[in-house]
Amino acid sequence: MRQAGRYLPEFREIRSKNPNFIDLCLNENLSSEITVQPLKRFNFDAAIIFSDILLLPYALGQPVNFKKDFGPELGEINISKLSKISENDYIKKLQPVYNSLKITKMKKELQDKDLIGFVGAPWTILVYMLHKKSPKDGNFKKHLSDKIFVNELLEIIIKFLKIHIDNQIKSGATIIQIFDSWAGLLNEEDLENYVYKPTNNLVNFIKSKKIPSICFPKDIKNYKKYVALVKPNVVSIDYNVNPIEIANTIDITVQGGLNPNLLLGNKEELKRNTLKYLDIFKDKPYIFNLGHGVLPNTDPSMVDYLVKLIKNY
Ligand code: 1CP
Repeated sequence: MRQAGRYLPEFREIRSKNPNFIDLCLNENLSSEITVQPLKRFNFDAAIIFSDILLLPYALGQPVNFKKDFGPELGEINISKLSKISENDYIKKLQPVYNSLKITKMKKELQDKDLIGFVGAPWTILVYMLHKKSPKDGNFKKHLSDKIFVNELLEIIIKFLKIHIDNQIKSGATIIQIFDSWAGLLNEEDLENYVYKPTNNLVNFIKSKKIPSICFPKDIKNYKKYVALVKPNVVSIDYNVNPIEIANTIDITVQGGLNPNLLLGNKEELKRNTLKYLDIFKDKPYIFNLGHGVLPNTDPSMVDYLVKLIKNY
């Protein structure tokens, strides 16, 4: 939930010299450096590799562009080309991510810390590939009308997500987090086909590699059902979820929850809310984290204050 430190001046400096975001993700030395930047400042327990969930459509041959003040913009998909893409070509395109994991793993900042690899969940990837931009605005439902096409694409996505997960683990990732940022867009009747089944498929794959999985189904209404059907090792909650209800109903490790907006306010309010989460989960397995990414205008000294507060708890 750090978004690689958009709030850190040292990240922004590298970013300003590298206007093409995909190229930056695929620069193994810079991406490794960015990965450890937050660890140089703060006593975090883990690092998350600097990459993006949209490298998957990119590696499948769909153009992906990050436009300033707009977000990602994707090009046309060609399903017949997509179904012919070879595993080798795909891995070759993503090789810098795997090299970056290997480089990062060797750094002194990672000596006794986990290195988190990640992917977008099949549903969230499907949304970006079909809608070709952030689904924040606009009607994405129209893309689901051709069920045969959509399910064929979903199967391709799942196949290539597994290859990406496998290679991240082989390169040193010790945990895999699955980001389902747009799980909240679906109605209950569509969750089975697009969220529960395909995400459980990935979770089982990660389990077979003896690595823990963390799932983040942002804005999903029924976390208990999600956990029962997807069966991750850890579920990451967003800031709209009532933590007391989660603590009373979920029996696996819980991560996250704190509203990242609180890092923009005053320390007293941040402390009060942080202690609320820590107290609620004090007798349960809990990984402190935010309920979504650190906002770019966050003052790094607030993150420092937060980490110290947690470590002293
Ligand atoms: O400097 C910049 O302008 C780029 C900002 C940025 C960064 C630092 C983007 C653009 N992606 C990233 C890195 C990133 N993305 C990481 C690195 C590790 C870390 O957390 O430090 C991770 C895990 C992601 C995951 C990601 N990318 C998600 C899932 C988590 C979430 O935030 O919900 C999503 C949805 C994306 C797509 C994406 N990447 C970037 C943007 C602007 C977007 C679109 C968001 C949207 O649709 O609103």
